[in-house]
Formats: sequence, structure tokens, C-alpha cells
Amino acid sequence: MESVTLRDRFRGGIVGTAVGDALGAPFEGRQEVDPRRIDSWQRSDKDLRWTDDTAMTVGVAESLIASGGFDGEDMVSRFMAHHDAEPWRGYGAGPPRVFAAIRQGVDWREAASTLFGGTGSFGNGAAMRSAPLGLFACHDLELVASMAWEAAGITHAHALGRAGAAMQAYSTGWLATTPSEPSGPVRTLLVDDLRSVIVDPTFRQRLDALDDLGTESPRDEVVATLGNGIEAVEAVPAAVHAATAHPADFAAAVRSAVMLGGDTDTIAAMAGALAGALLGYSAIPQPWLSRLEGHESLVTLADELLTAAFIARPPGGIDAG
Ligand code: R7I
Ligand code: MG
Ligand code: MG
Repeated sequence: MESVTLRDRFRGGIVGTAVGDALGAPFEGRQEVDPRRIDSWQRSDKDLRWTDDTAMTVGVAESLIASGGFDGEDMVSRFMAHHDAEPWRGYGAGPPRVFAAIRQGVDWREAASTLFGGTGSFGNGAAMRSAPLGLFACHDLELVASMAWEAAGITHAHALGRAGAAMQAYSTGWLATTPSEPSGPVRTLLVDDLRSVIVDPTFRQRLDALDDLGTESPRDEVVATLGNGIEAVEAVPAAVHAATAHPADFAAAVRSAVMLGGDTDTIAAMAGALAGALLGYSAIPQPWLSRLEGHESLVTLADELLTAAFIARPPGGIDAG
């Protein structure tokens, strides 16, 4: 009984990112989480304003639409335009330094590898913006992983920053092409397939930990096992946990992501993308949609991304449902 269309899933992945980002934003960086405060914020009627996670996701989607595929020079110019227009969105330290270097004449292919003493960033900033890549190329999940690895390198040259982006993008594309009522346990099926594209040994350990962790595990055990920090190797597995612990309930997935504490906007943005790709935009609670900053333009962007995906991949390659 498959009823969630690909259009609904594209919208769910993009709008789900923004909803998760905005619901998590007030709690970013806090280790002590108060469920009453989280619930009262989720039930309030205040505007849901998103952060850099969504601004960069919009940049990735716009670039894929305009270029018909991955074009690093175009993508970084869109990141820079968004950052110039709204530098107050809460960006990590690294990306603005990459943008400044490019502006001073450093090649965009080289700029990110100069950060953090020459290792490049292992932050979650490339992973958090990766949903559009997973949606755009969902007909070919190996392509998703390799495009996400390349696109991450614009700002995150470190292997862990790149692997996080590959894992998040692949998971988004995988969920967008999985029946919304899957025949087996989503967590196990997804992690099994991730093992075919994630080769980094540190990430592979986290995949094993994620697989061993029960979907019902208490919050403290999840945080002790996976972490909840700004590093991609913590935030991405945490987001996959939250989404796959609640494979039939968008609101519960996002709530449990925020409840993990730590990098709450980013973990919830990624969990929102994953839950939205599986369950569709129609699974996002209406009160959150009506509070969401830029709601209509995000829906339009998702629809344009779907059209671009069809143009890049002739009919028959993906099924619009
Ligand atoms: O990854 P990035 O874009 O940050 C994203 C986060 C999300 O939580 C957003 O919501 C926003 O708040 O920022 O930014 P980076 O600066 O590349 O990485 C984030 C942080 O991780 C850095 O500022 C460092 O504190 C840390 N970090 C590193 N520390 C030491 N050595 C990242 N890479 C390294 C490293 O190689
Ligand atoms: Mg943010
Ligand atoms: Mg964050």
C-alpha cells in the first residue's frame, strides 16, 4: 500500500530539514534538555525561524536545479551569496573562512583544505545540507554518495566531514525510495546498505553501534553511544537513530532528535530530512508548517528540484508515483 508520491517525499525532505532546524535551534549547544520546554516550544504559535543548516540546504538545491547536477563553482557561489545576505544565520566558524579565502583569490577546490591546521573540517556542516543531493539522484544511491563526498569538500575537506555528508545524503535518497510502510526494520535495512558505501573505519564503527542500539533505547544511552556533537561522526548517526526509531511518525522523529541535546538544530534538521523523505511532506504536522519561515518558497524549491531530477534522469529512471 504505497501512497507517498516522490513529489511529497522531495517536499518532505526539504521542508522537513527546515522544520527540524527551526524546532531545534533554541536548544543548540545545551546538554541538559528539559522535555517540558521542548514540548512547550513545539506547541507554541511562535514563528519557526531556521538557521545556516537550511540556508545552505537551499544553496545546494538551487545549484542542482540551475546546473542540472553537481557544479562546485556554482554551488560555492550560492553559499557565498546566502552568507553575504544573511551572515547572522548561525554559521560554524569554518565556512565563512572558506568564503573569505575564495574572495581573496584561493581556488574553491583548495580553500577548505587550509582549515584547522591543514586537515580540513570534520564538522557536520556538509552533512546538514546534503538532503537535496540524496533526493536529486535517488535513482542511483552510489552516485548520491559520491556527489555528496565531492560537494562536502567545498567547505569540509576532512574525510569525516565528507563521510558524514555521504551518509546523510545516501540515507535521504534511500528513504525517499523505500516504501513508506517498509517490509522490514528500516534501521537494519538502511545500515546494511550504508555499509556498501561508507568505508571510513571510524564511521563504520558508528554504523555498527547504530545497528546494535535498540530503537527504544533511552536518550542517555543514545547520547553515550553515538554522541550529539558538532562533529559529523556524532551528529549524523544520531539523526539516523532518531529518524529510524520513529519510522512512521515525523513529529516523534524530530522531537526525539531535539531531545538528544547538543547540536539540536542540526541533528533535528537531518532527522527531519530523513523522516520527510520517507513519510512525505503530508506527514509534517500542519501547525508547524503554518509557523515555518519561507514555507511556500521551500515547497516551490522542492518541486523545482524534482523537475530538475527528471530532466537529469529521463523518465523510467525514477517513478513519480
Ligand atoms: O561544520 P560547520 O559548518 O558547522 C556546522 C554547525 C552546525 O551546528 C550549524 O547549526 C552551525 O551552528 O554550525 O563549521 P566548522 O567550523 O567547519 O565545524 C564546526 C566546528 O567543529 C568547528 O568550529 C570546530 O570547533 C570543530 N572542528 C574541528 N576542530 C578541530 N579540528 C571541525 N573540524 C575540526 C578540526 O579538524
Ligand atoms: Mg545551525
Ligand atoms: Mg547546529
